[in-house]
Amino acid sequence: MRTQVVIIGSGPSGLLLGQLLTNDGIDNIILERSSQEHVLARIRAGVLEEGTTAMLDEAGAGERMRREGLPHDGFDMAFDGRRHRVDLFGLTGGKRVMIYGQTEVTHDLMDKRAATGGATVYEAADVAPHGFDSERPYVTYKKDGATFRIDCDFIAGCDGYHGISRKSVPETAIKLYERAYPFGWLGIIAEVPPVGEELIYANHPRGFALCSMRSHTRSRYYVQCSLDDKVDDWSDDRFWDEIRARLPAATAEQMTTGPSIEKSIAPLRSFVAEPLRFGRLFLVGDAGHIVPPTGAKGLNLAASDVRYLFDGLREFYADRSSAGMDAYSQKALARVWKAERFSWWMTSTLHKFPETGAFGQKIQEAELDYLFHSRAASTALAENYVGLPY
Ligand code: FAS
Ligand code: PHB
Repeated sequence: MRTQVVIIGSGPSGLLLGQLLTNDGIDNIILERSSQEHVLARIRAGVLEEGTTAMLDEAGAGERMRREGLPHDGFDMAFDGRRHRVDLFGLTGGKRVMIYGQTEVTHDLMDKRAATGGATVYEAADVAPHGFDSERPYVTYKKDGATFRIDCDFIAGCDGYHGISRKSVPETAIKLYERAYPFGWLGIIAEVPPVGEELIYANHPRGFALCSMRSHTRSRYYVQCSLDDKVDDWSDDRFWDEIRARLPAATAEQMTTGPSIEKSIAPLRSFVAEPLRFGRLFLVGDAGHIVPPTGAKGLNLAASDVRYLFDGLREFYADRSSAGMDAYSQKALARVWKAERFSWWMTSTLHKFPETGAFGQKIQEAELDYLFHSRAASTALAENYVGLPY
């Protein structure tokens, strides 16, 4: 079999790239190791930047997001028993974010791909990229006991942090930067109205908490937890008591509690691979970089990677120019590192580290207090949160 672009991974990166390619008449196939149901069962991101929502519109998969998503003009930060609002819209000259779960983004992109005849092989085992340092790359995989080979022009490694693409690159050709954080996030979803109209990020001596949502009737909450914790260590009652203990009293009193319908623990890390291109193989999204979810950047960085790579591939097939592809890694990494910095700063300012102590807590509170007394500081926060330009 032959195609123009083989995409490894059917997460947001792979699906968004695949749809843009299909819409532009560039032949592609997605190879996904899990089942479609398994991919859709993942509960992850919730905040979309305008660049991401614009690309979903461009892909023709934005209609439900526009109908059901919640546009937010700001969010709150809580610390030292008080709350302050970050006026994203006012501070950024009219930009906002969209609250719409990654699960729904994935669903909409899968529906669009099915409607436009895009080929996806689910439960493809032992996917492996080959010959990407030559003019004739190909990908092999196994399914139903048979081995298949797909010859192609390019391979997009959209297979996430644990994927095969990055691991297929010789160690001497890649440099990895990593910082693992000494805590995780315990997240729940509950069919209860969110405690606030907008998101609330909370710094507290007991640890970080985040009040998010998926709709006006479905809440998404997180508390910082130990890496030694297991989901079974956290009953619903313990979770509700702990998140309310980390919020200002007036907010805690307003919180509607109820049974969790999803509960999971995610580790936090900052990670970047350089470069993101190896001949005819490109690393896209989490395959090339990871941010702690504190800045809500992970999914949005995947989208900007897709923008740069799609523009490069479109230019190649339209004009036989490789200028865009040659610039992919440098352009993507420039935006990635700025988001890594912002996500690291949000995580460092809002979480309790082993070394934070009483002095560190006061420094974090002073940093947050300065934010809300300086238009320059809050503008910097706002422009990073809504997403820096592509
Ligand atoms: P993904 O990991 O989403 O998709 C990769 C796909 O490749 C998967 O479907 C996988 O099954 C497949 N794959 C892997 N190996 C393969 C192989 N060898 N062969 C074939 N297929 C293979 N971001 C935020 O902005 N906010 C958040 O709150 C947030 N929370 C997160 C919580 C968790 C637990 C995780 C892991 C991530 C979270 N993220 C969050 C980041 C997340 O949303 C990613 O940025 C986003 O999923 C990136 O999308 P992809 O690059 O497509 O990678
Ligand atoms: C979420 O709603 O899942 C969410 C929102 C903002 C974040 C992280 C996660 O920073």
